[in-house]
Amino acid sequence: MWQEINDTLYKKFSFQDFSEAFGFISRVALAAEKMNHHPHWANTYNIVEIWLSTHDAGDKITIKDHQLSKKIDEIFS
Ligand code: H2B
Repeated sequence: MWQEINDTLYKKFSFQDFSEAFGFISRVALAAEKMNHHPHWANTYNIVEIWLSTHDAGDKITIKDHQLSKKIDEIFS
């Protein structure tokens, strides 16, 4: 479930291990580049945390963040 935190869409993803987490990161990176909309994220071993906002809109949540969040959920599922 994405949460609105400090003008970002936030979600924490858990994986079996680092390899699974990094595979996910790689797929999200390719999707983000395709959309020209890039996440702020953090990875520690099997955990990936993602914060989405639109810098060009003054670091606010826009439709682009909602679109990328849906794409990320598809990649995770
Ligand atoms: N990603 C995000 N998250 N927000 C933006 O406003 C944004 C981006 N703008 N990726 C894009 C790139 C823009 O800076 C470039 C120049 O297209």
